[in-house]
Amino acid sequence: MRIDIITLFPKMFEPVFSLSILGRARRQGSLQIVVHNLRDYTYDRHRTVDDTPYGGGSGMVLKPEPLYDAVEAVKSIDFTFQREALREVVFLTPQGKPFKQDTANELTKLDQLILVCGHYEGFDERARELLADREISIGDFVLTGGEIPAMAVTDAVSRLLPGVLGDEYSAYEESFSEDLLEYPQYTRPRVFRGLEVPEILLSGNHKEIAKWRKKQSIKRTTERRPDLLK
Ligand code: 4GO
Repeated sequence: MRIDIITLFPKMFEPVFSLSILGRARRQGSLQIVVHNLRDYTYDRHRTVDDTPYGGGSGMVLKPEPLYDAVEAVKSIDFTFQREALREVVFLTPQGKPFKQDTANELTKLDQLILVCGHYEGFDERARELLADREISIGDFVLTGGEIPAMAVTDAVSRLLPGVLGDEYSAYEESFSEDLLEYPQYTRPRVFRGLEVPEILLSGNHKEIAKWRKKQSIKRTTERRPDLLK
């Protein structure tokens, strides 16, 4: 899968996507991430990306032309050759549809995911209308830009792609893979500051361990996120 990110702050992404699991996936070629500077799609001498809002008010609004040209340019990249690429343009905004694990699963089916990050007060509405296939919010809070939400979406989608998680991790049997919170995990030492690892986990009885974990998951979900239970 290829993920393209359109942003005014491309430098925010390189360190995040060069490290750890996503860094390894990119070096191996199981994931392609390309970051584009919105300012490269301006044509005036001052490389203007924003302007004051019609109707007045504070803050600046991203002009539609650079956004339109950037998205068009990124959409026209031919990287699947033979086949017509399955692409979606996603704007990250607080007004978007709440991002869930199911959304991440759905997005893995694409050849190309194009994430558009706003800044300042937001986008000219016509850019959104003309370009966005969907709008996603990562939660009910406002950020200074869509960059952190774009990173969250990229991470959640990438880890589901074949070859991205190594053998040491598994996307399966985890929080939300069956709408339950994850059970508690322990590693050595057996006793830490007087707190012991539950006896059952030392038993070697895998059937009983699986039962205990399931019970813990249900208990946690009931206590912390009853909204997740059907
Ligand atoms: C997305 C973007 C919050 C989210 C954003 C979110 N804040 N909850 N801010 O996913 C356009 C200008 C939106 C700043 C951006």
